[in-house]
Amino acid sequence: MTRIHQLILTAIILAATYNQAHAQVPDPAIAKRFTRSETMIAMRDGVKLYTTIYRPNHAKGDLPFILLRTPYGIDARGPTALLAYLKDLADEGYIFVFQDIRGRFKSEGKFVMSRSPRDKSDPKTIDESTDTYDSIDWMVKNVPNNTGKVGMLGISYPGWLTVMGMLDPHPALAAASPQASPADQFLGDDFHHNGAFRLSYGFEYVAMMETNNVNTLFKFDRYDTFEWYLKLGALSNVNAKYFKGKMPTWNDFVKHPNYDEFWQKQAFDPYLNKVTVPTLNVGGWFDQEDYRGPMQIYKLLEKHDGDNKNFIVLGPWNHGGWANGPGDKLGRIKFDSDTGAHFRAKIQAAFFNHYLKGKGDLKQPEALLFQTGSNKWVAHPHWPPKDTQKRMLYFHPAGKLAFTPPVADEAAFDKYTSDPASPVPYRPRPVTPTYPGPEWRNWMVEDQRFAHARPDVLTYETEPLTEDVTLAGSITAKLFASTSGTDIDFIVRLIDAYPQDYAKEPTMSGNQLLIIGEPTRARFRKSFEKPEPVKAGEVNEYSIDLHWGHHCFRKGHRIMVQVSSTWFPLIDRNPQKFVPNIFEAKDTDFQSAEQTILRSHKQPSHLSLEVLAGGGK
Ligand code: PG9
Repeated sequence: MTRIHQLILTAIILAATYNQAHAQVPDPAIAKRFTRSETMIAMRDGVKLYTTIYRPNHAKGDLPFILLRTPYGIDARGPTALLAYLKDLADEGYIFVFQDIRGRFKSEGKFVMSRSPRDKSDPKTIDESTDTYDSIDWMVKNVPNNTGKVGMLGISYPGWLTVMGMLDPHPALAAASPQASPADQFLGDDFHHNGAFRLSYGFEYVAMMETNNVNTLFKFDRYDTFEWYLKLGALSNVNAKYFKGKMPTWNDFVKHPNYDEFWQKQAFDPYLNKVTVPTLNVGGWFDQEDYRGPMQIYKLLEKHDGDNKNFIVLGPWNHGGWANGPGDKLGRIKFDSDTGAHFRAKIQAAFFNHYLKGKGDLKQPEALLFQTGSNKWVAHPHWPPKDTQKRMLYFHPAGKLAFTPPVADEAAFDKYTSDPASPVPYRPRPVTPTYPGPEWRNWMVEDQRFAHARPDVLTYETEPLTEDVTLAGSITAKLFASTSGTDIDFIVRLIDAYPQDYAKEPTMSGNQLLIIGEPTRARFRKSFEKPEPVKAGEVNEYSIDLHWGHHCFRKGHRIMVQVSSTWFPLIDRNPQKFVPNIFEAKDTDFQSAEQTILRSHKQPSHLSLEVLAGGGK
């Protein structure tokens, strides 16, 4: 067998194992503790949804429900969740209800990737909110010995479903915890960031969800997908060579390259205009999929939270990293305590026990955030805190970054050439497929040293810090930049560079920890709805939202910022020549371009940070 055949075989075996894992029979430990029943619940339009119910054998009397709806198959995911993610709730005593959503696994109906909230003027319309309502209605009326109270939660897609359930909630819905939910698939989260397409995730997720009604992995013909995506070439080759127009969501990507009504109608902004139920928003500082979503959902709800029922918890986690295991580390980054176990027992269970069982005074602070770097949980009465100081970190010659503005004249700049044929990888190669992982899950905590020596990556760093610098709130990058092309991407990454002699953990000496990175696409600099080319050589100002951070850069560390124009295959490549629709660009549209980043007194590229006074101790 040739090496390539071996690789193909391995990919097939991995895919098969993944699907088998999704069809496993429940653990005997679950069978001993719970009485399981299953049913098909009829929705208002007659479509029936496959639902399983687990009632704990040890708990007596009437119990409240915990509802989890998912597109990923409840036969495997429901029972396993009872052993970890939901274990503390299971120990307390709840009736657990798991449901396959429309068109997935054993449920009837048609799956729609991110079904927009319905048009309420038409009483016949359905959405995930009505499906949740109808399911809860059935549960409280038909499952014996229930208290009439329901809590709902879920991570990522199930987190998004939780938000949908909160929109027009059934009166029995008493508490909800949307976790790692996307909020806007064009501006942030899974499919695009600031309108730049998330190529590897978008392609592989669509293949997984829309090839079949069960999770089906795309079969790559090689181990390093960096190579595969490079060979794929322009995005127009996806339908031509692989999807053949059969994946509805890919077709939507192609049809809606700008922030039009299609994307705006799915985003939560217009709908989250009241806090309907007590809400515990949860997200992770190293979430490789839905980083912005939980922050945005909290932010939207917080505007309407007169009764103080909207909370946020952000921990040192990857996507859903709080669901399993102790959470004492992620990749090689240690957190000095069991953050995941703490969350499940003391935050998640306490929240639902309070609202569904009336147990205990809720001690949940408004915002409970894990401060990375110093490794401690910090309770904030307001988030972002009101007493921070805005500080600017400016780009200087010779790769220096400093809190003092540049004094140099107009001519101060740095240049690099970005060649789409040789893009900057977003993690060290080989870039293995997204699913089944596990490498994808931890790329945000990979040591960034693989990138900084490239000639197409600009690096700026401070001197070793003389005191702690603690971020608490918004991070924004401002670039003054020009290009020799007519469209361009800029990717800005904020990094904590550890000391070269890191006594605490010598093997982490010089580690470069990514705090956050985001792309911006020049075509959208004025409007996400109406893209515009840039003029070659013209200096434009780019403002890039790097969201919230709560990180302590310790004394002795350096703050580092990197700028590049590719981040592949996480983000698709910009042809660097303006075309009306990048999804329809041809291979011949891609060109090399020279980028110039200014750092003069008048055009000082910089980062703007909200920092706690006195180092944040
Ligand atoms: N990040 C995944 C997702 C959520 C919602 C829409 C599309 C993808 C997930 O992990 O569920």
